[in-house]
Amino acid sequence: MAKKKKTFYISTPIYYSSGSLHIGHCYTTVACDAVARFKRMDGYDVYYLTGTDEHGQKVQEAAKERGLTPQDFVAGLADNVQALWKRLDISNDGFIRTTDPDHEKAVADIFTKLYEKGDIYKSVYEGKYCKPCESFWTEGQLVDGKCPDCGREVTDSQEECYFFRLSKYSDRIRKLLTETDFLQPDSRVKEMVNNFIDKGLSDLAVTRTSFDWGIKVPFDPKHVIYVWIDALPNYVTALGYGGKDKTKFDKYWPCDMHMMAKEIVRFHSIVWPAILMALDLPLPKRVYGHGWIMFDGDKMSKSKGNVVDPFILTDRYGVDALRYYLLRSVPFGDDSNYTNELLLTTINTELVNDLGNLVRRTLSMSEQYFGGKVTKPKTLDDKDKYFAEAIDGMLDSVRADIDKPLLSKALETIFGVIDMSNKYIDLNKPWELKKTGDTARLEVVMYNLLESIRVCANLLLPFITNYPRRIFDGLGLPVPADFASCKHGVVNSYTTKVIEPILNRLDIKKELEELDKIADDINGKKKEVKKEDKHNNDDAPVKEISIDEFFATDLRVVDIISCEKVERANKLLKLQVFDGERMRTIVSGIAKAYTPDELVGKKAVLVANLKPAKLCGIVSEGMLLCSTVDGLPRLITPVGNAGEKVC
Ligand code: ME8
Repeated sequence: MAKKKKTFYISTPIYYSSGSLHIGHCYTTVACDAVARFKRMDGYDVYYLTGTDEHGQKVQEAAKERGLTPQDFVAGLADNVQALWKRLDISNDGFIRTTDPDHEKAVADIFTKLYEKGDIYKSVYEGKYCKPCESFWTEGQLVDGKCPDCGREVTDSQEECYFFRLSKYSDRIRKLLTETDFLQPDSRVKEMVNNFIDKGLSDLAVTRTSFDWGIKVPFDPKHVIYVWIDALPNYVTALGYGGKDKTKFDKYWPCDMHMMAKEIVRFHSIVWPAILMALDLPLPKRVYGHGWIMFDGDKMSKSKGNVVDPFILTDRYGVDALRYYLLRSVPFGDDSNYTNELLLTTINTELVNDLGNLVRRTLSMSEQYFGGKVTKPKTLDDKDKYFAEAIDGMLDSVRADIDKPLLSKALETIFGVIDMSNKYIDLNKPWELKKTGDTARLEVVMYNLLESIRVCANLLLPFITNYPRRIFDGLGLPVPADFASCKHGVVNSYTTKVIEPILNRLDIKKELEELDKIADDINGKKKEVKKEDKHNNDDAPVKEISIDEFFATDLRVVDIISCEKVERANKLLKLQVFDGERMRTIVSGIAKAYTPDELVGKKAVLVANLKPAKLCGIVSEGMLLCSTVDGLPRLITPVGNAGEKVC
């Protein structure tokens, strides 16, 4: 009987549906992706879960501001989030939305169960409320009278609420945090114990009556189940807990690693285990709270508006560059400041210079000296032993770092070998060996270099998803699905070819100017107050309009990111387009003229300030301009960057 694979379950937080995601969110999601991809290649049966947190007052308000129902608003955002993960090559196995009917039902059942058990009770809440965080705080928890999570003002508030008996689990939680390695890194344990457990855990208000966009308490529907009791159980409901089919739950629970940033560690390391204890369910094995990506010393966040847009960065520098930067430049666990300069320097130094040059030099020398055909020499020189040993040592070292997870350190190990290989070229000077006719040594040197590139590319596959594949193409080998051949000397012969570079060297000064310009454009656009109603009641079929009237139409260049058919509508395609600021869902009547695949990557002109309209149940946030050719609508295709005005 085939041996059953060990399972590995990893999750990101489910992100709020109240605006576009930024590179802070990408950071957690890419980090989990690297771990998930590594574990899959390392023989585990992996379940990688991410999703969206779609209920709550903020979402309801954001929808209202845009004139949409909460349902339509969150549907559009969930599409955008999934388009972003597609763009970043995220290999998630599940995507949960808290508005999924199965999740809603399971949460309502969990609530009832906890109520019947006496772990949830009704009372009146009097306390300090932070609206942006949707959190109630006690006086003792405030920092300088402000919200301890976000530092903003809180207001006195009183409300009839249901409470979760968190205090009852205080001793068990203390033990969990202090006597096991449940919470990592260790610094977070101190924060939790000092700031929360030592101060005394209060029971947690878990319903609200001040808004209604959420799951209703089944036996008291004027109460809506408030954010954390709705959100945290996603980690089990996504596996079928509380539903008919619990196969996945039985297989993958308990979770091996819940990953998040430090501001929500409290909910994951105190509230979530207490809920699971109350439900008599096994606890997750590990909660990991990484640091923040800061922007000019401030936490990058949607509400502060200092976000860096991942679509813009990947448009310009590719997915590998952003993934690599996030995984390499941020020591995992610590905070780190994002700057465009650091991103561009990292790309130039490590990807273009170190990795790109090693691959380019080696493949072109292989081509030049051996017509691309390199075979394993009969004997390898003893003086290269250190080289082979360093290559062989990588897998175990990277594996140990992935388990911690120290992702930046794992990449440091691989790039250590890349650096060693570049130095090996300089030391052995293959061009001189060629000149002096020392073919035997030249063969050894070239073979060693190709083996180094092969093993490095194999180990890089979980981290950056495109270039390592291209390297295997250059080596004339299939892309490996595991780490079985991550050793020096395993491949006997190579038929290599020269490949496209990972990226051309960036002109940092020019790029910085470009990125500043884009940021100015976006900020300028956000400030612009448009929406002047220029409608005219004149029925005349053709009417002259003034230049002002024309300019009331906001025409912009957009990039088409993804596209699919609309079910039961022959003419319609549903597109995700990037407008320079955010993703939008557009429903367009062009299905007769295009297949979805041929549109991805194209540019189009969007009427960006058109009132959203519902087509076949999907809200379309604008219209794409077409002309008619042979009776079929053809998109007008502009040049320019997404967000550029068309006039
Ligand atoms: O908190 N640096 O959702 P959220 C690093 N819905 N990571 C960052 C970051 C930054 N500047 N900004 C965001 C919520 N993140 C809840 C979670 S889970 C049951 C419910 C990442 O949209 C990081 O993982 O505010 C952080 O914890 C998460 O996004 C917060 O996402």
